[in-house]
Amino acid sequence: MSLKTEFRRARCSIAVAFTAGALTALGTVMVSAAADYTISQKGREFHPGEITIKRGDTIKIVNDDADLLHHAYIDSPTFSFDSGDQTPGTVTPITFTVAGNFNVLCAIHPKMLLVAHVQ
Ligand SMILES: [Cu+2]
Repeated sequence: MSLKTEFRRARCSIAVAFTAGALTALGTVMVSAAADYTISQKGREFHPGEITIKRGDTIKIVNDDADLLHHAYIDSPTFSFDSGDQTPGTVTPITFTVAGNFNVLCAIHPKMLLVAHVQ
């Protein structure tokens, strides 16, 4: 085998390796795309009251009560959030940028609790 053939083969394997790497990276991006979840506030409760999501995902909290004001907040050392007043019909998105277990509470109704497990 000539040196020239050997060189061509080496170049070819580098190209194959690069393509495989690019496809793997593309696959990872597609699999890890952030998702949206909807949580309802109704009858002074979060529905569901517990959810497991991945870091980067967004929870959209919908005030489905016809005549109640809500106010979602999270107060933890690693992640804080405060929606302000949530009037009936409004949608409040929370994007969880860190992993952990978080209690989403309502400043108006102390018994309202949503536990978010962020992986
Ligand atoms: Cu409330």
